[in-house]
Amino acid sequence: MTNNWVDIKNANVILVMGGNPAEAHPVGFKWAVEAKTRNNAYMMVVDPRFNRTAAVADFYSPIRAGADSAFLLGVARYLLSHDKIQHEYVKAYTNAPLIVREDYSFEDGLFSGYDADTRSYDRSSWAYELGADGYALRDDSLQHPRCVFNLLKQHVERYTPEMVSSICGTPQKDFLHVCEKLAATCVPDKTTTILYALGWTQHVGGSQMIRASAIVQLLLGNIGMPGGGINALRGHSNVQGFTDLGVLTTMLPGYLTLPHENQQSLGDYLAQRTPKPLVDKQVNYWGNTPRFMVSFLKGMWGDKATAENEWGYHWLPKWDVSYDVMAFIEQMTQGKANGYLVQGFNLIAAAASSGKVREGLAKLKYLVVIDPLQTETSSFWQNHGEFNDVDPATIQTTVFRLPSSCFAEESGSIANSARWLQWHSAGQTPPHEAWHDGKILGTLLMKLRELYASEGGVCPEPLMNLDWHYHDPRDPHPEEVAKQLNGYALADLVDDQGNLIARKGELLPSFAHLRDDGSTSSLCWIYTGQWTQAGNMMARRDNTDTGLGNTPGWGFAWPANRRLLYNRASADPAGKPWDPKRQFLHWDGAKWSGADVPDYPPTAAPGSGVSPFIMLQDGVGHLFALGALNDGPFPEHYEPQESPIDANPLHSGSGKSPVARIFEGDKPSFGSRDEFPFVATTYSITEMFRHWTKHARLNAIAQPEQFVEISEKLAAAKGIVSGDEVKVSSKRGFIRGKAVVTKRVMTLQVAGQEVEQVGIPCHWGFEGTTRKGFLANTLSPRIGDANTHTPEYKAFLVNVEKV
Ligand SMILES: Nc1nc2c(c(=O)[nH]1)N[C@H]1C(S)=C(S)[C@@H](COP(=O)(O)OP(=O)(O)OC[C@H]3O[C@@H](n4cnc5c(=O)[nH]c(N)nc54)[C@H](O)[C@@H]3O)O[C@H]1N2
Ligand SMILES: Nc1nc2c(c(=O)[nH]1)N[C@H]1C(S)=C(S)[C@@H](COP(=O)(O)OP(=O)(O)OC[C@H]3O[C@@H](n4cnc5c(=O)[nH]c(N)nc54)[C@H](O)[C@@H]3O)O[C@H]1N2
Ligand SMILES: [Mo]
Repeated sequence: MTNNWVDIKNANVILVMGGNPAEAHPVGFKWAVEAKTRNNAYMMVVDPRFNRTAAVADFYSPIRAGADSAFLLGVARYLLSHDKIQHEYVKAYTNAPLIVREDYSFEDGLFSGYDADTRSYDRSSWAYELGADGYALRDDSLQHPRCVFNLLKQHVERYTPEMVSSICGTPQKDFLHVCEKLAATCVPDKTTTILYALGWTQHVGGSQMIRASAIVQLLLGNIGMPGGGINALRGHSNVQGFTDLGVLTTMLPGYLTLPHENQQSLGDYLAQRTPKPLVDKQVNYWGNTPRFMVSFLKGMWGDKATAENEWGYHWLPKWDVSYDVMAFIEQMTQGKANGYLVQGFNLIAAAASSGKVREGLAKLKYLVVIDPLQTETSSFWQNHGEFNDVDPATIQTTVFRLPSSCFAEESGSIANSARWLQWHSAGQTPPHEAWHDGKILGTLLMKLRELYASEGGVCPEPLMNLDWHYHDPRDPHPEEVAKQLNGYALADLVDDQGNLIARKGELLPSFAHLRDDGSTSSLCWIYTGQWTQAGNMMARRDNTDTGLGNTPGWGFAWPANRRLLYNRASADPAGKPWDPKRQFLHWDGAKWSGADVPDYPPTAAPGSGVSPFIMLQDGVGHLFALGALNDGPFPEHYEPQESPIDANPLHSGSGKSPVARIFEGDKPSFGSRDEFPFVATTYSITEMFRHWTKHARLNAIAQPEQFVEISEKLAAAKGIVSGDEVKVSSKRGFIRGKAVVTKRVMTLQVAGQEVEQVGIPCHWGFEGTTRKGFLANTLSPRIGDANTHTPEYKAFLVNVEKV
């Protein structure tokens, strides 16, 4: 989230698109309801189904699954062509005036730099034209044909209301209604907030859908504003913490990247990873990468990290290709993996194409499952009739089950969608043989060290040199880990004026103190400040409101306890809040002050030329994303791999993403509309949490079995009535479930033809106390977003038949 849950109450318009918070975030959703009831906010839902959020919204509009980029680019076109943008904001706080290189182009669905052999782009032309001083050229009159503003106008020109309606199946009047309501917030004293989740992220073009929403919000001047922003409603309670701590295979904590094999020395890494400002005077905060990285390395290896050994840089793995879940499953099926350790992850139920996952698991030598429950993954080798039709005799994989505790049984912090770290205490001790995850991992590490010590082995340094000075090395406590994440002064630290700011051994209060000379440590720079000499900031529970519902004394928010990112953009270039009712930050003559920690050098005066988007090289919000994403500097609508229409009306070729993540071996598993004519989308329901709560009796009573939602028209055509058993099949396999025939799923008109959508909640399986069922992911295809590698769970083709 750029903003936070409570702040939603400040919005005038709420667009929920690609998320269903009434169902999946029922507690946080109260702030959207609060905006409606207290602020008279107008709530709109754009979703393939009339979902539970739509049921309490002011307006609902249907959309074909996977078509959101077209919709949002159509909104951008509407705003530009009706002059409904916040001009002063756009000029001062976005890259609209900056001039793009001459060799940048876009034609027939392809951006400049495409290489068909590698299915990837050379992104060097997606950049600014630079002057002799190394800074981007600009035209503040916005007349230059290659300034971002004009390129954007040109790019979205094709997304007329007719085109949007044809691609999305959204009636034109619905689309225009959404445009009008959003457009009304282009004034300084009105804001829209956008709430999204998996309905955007789980698509081949998911990252670009979110980019498109960023463009809309920047044009409206809604980023940095209380009641505005783009708000990702995160998944598992701590999935924000998962990304913060860099658990993805090519990441490190604090959004640093794991070194690539081209970065053989720390010098190479820092030279490639430390950005330089592209506009004069900008903060360019990632310019501090050396401080974050060296402090991270000191946190990892402690005294073993020295200037001579590049702070232990060589003990970090260097990646060649990404080992994300899709890629690893591919390696398993090719017999290239020996073992797999899954912790709190029900792989076979959660990953796309369960059949392929099963095949891969069966080729492993060993599988370790760390989980409090018996999961489908831990029993993938058992025969459960047609639900898991395998012959155990043919599977040699050794499965180790290590029972763990669950979150309610341990103390620790959880990072919520709003980036708030909140400490909680254990409510119970783990039952029977279950151990905390930390103890399982700590004990494994100690055992591996013993084996290295007694038997030797390749590459011992990363494990042997880890700074692991916990009270009980086999069982590090969450408090100890939290402090190490925060970081320490490893020597007395003095500031530029010679004042002592931290003594050796003290916990650091702020990442501003991190150094690149080995005198500080921090395992996750954005978490610095969470546990200081003053104590555990995450455990604070002071809910004093400093304005507009802001409560800086409650928990700790990264970065620097800031509750609203880019908050300097809530004031105009002269330092005056855009909206007198939304006084969040202002220039008091000497410094920035107000309700929140300024997202800004506190003494950078208005007029000093420093722009509010401090993490970016140019200091401004990106309408044109430069080379940040792999599939284009602007979003574009591509058809899903499995598309229900003949052709993408926008392009002459396949009309599909030219860079989507596809593995050669998966190509035969993609189906076509002749065989599988209907668009399927999968989702979750309030009564179940993923594949977890089906083990609890009350949840099982509430939702005992798989169901499938279809329209009245499709039901009539297939002779299906509610309660009938139906078979849903894709090129990957089939499932069965009870039909729910409903008006909430509508037949759409897409590109001149009727398109039916099929709703498939995914919560059941062959373990647990619900009725035994199929895994819904049997149906989903293995094709991923070019940036995140997230699979296309939400738009693929199926057939539906009455059993
Ligand atoms: N009760 C409950 N709560 C949960 C979970 C749970 O399992 N149960 N899971 C948690 C997790 S891990 C997550 S990640 C979040 C997920 O939270 P959400 O993303 O809100 O949940 P979903 O149900 O996956 O999908 C949301 C909506 O996206 C719609 N949708 C599908 N395709 C498209 C599309 O192409 N365009 C648009 N505009 N909409 C589309 C679906 O119809 C659905 O209404 O929820 C969390 N909360
Ligand atoms: N078709 C389709 N597939 C999807 C999605 C979709 O919308 N559609 N959504 C995707 C999303 S957003 C997500 S997040 C994934 C979810 O995929 P998973 O994370 O695999 O889903 P869960 O069922 O929540 O499994 C979590 C496991 O963690 C265990 N667990 C709970 N607490 C602890 C603990 O403290 N320690 C350990 N070691 N284990 C614990 C639980 O018992 C459970 O088995 O599924 C993805 N798959
Ligand atoms: Mo999730």
